Amino acid sequence: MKFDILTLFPEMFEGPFSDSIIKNARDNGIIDINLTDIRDYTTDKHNTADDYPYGGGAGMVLKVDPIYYALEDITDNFKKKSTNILLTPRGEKLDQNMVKDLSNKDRLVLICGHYEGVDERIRENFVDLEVSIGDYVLTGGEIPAMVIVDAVARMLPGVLGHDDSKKNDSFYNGILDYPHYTRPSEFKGMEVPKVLLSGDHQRVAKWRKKQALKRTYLMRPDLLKKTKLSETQKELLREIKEELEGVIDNE
Ligand code: 6GU
Repeated sequence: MKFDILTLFPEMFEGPFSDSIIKNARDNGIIDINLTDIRDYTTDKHNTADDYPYGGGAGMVLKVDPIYYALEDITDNFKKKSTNILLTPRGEKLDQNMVKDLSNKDRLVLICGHYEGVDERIRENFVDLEVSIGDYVLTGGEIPAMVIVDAVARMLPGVLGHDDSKKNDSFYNGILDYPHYTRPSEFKGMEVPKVLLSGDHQRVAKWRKKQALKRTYLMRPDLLKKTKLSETQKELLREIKEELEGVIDNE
């Protein structure tokens, strides 16, 4: 899968893309990341990438022409197909479903907005999707672009050590992940739940299912409303609610 990133700050990406799982995915040829400096496509002698907004007001606006020429160049005169994404706090909020959809594309072009915004003509004519990573404002689209590359790359076959590990991820099935423990089984009086040491795989599996549901119920009840639960999960959720009521009654 190919990622093209259009940015005024290509150096920002060096660290996050040169370590760990993303580095391995690049080395193994599963992903290809191409960084394009928007400033290389400016057309005046001062290399101006931004300008004052028409109509006045605070802040600067990224100019339409450098982004156009950058897009034209990387898509071979707009002949190569790509999904063009503008990173902006006004966009659709990124979630695991969107990540799954994006991981099925061949080529993503991520346009990092900056300053007060990007000339609207880019959005109107060259952008397929506007994406935000949450309801807060960042200084630019670079960190959101890194977030998208990371989240999408780990969905691709061969990127994680075990492709199965994705299946238990928080959000993958619409609920949160279960809690994890490793050795030692007791540390300064803090113990690992006994069931995990029992060797009884069925009991472990049931405990994990229930813990995942319990966490989701307590921390993110909004997710449960959106997720279709199996009959087993519904039964476990009834148990959880009863147990929690018991706790409250005893207080
Ligand atoms: Cl994509 N850009 C900026 N500047 N701020 C954000 C964002 C994007 N998503 C959340 N906050």
